[in-house]
Amino acid sequence: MRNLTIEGQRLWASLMEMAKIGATPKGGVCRLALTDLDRQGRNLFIEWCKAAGCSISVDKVGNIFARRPGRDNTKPAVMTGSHLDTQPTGGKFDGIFGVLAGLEIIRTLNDRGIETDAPIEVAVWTNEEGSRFSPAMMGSGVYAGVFPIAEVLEKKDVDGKRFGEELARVGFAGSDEPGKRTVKAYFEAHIEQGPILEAEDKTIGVVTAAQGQRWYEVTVTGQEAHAGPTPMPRRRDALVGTARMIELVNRIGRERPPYACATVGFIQSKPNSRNTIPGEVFFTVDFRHPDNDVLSGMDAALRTGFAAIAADSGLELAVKEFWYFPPTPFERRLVDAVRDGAARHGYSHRDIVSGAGHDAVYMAKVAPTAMIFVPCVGGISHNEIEDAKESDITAGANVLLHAMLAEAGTA
Ligand code: HGY
Ligand code: MN
Ligand code: MN
Repeated sequence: MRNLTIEGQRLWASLMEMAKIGATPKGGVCRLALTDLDRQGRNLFIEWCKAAGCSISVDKVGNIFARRPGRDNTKPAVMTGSHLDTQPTGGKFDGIFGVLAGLEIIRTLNDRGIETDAPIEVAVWTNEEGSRFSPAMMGSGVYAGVFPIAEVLEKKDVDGKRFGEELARVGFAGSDEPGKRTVKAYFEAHIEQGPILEAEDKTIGVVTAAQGQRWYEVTVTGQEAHAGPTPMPRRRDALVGTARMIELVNRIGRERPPYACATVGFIQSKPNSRNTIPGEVFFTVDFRHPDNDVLSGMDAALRTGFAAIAADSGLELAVKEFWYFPPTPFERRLVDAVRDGAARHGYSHRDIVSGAGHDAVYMAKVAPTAMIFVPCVGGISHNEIEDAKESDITAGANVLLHAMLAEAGTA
């Protein structure tokens, strides 16, 4: 059993089929959470799972669970999964690899007539990306008891559409209470989304932990005025103040090498008119670090630095810490099973800390959890050119199969 392998070409074909839903001209995928395209991707996954003999459950925040029965269905399930929603300029593999690797494992077990002791489940978590509705990892966050479902259902996108209404509109307002499934272990396979595995020519990343994150929403308020008659010294230009703050965010990251990450990804300037001095700017900050103390230091540097810039420029400032989770270690027993799987298959591998957040971070709160990384081309993700090698995708799914069977038990 230990050398059982998945059908790599079938997994790759499913990935390419799913990538047609929301395909972009540059070869990427735009399938934002709870859009009609998300609905199409979800329905295709459900169709494939039903064809593989799975039963389907959907919970109140739209998380999907495909279940393959085991010999003893009173046992807690061994679960895997990830997400099908993408960034606006997303790719074919971020999240989707983990979901379809889980399906491929079920297809492989069916082909071989293998019955596991414990049931196997594949999860599709709602709105992992946090792009259309923020923050990220919303479905798994509700499942793990981090976000109250009432709060999530009220979230609005940039057009004012409510999460709860969009969930119902796409037909995935399920009836199951989130968080009530019995899970023995959760594994998530994912592309690394960074350059390390490819640079070191490693096939498998044995993910030991995920770094902590802090997300902020910042509003800088100055005064709108005419771009012509208003002398420079009299201006309270919210966009100039914001530009200085953005430079500070970048410096906070650069001053804490090698792991600190600092990003301003979203900005809105009002009134956004070329001959009016901007009166108000809204922007976001994304801080990450594997050490909680350093992440706290970055927080302090932001608050002190922003306040000094605002005072110096006569601007008002509102900093809202919007989201935080600490660095999250994964379950040693399962991390060892991932490393063992890579070694047994003869795949080169190395331990790695995840730079990205994943649903596994929240699943780690409610079940023993581990992740498996594979390289992506050029370490690029959250970009339409995101790409991976079929051999690496196959290797990741083989390690996932090994780790899951070790937990689920077979005859
Ligand atoms: O932001 C993240 O790390 C993930 O892609 N949601
Ligand atoms: Mn992802
Ligand atoms: Mn992502």
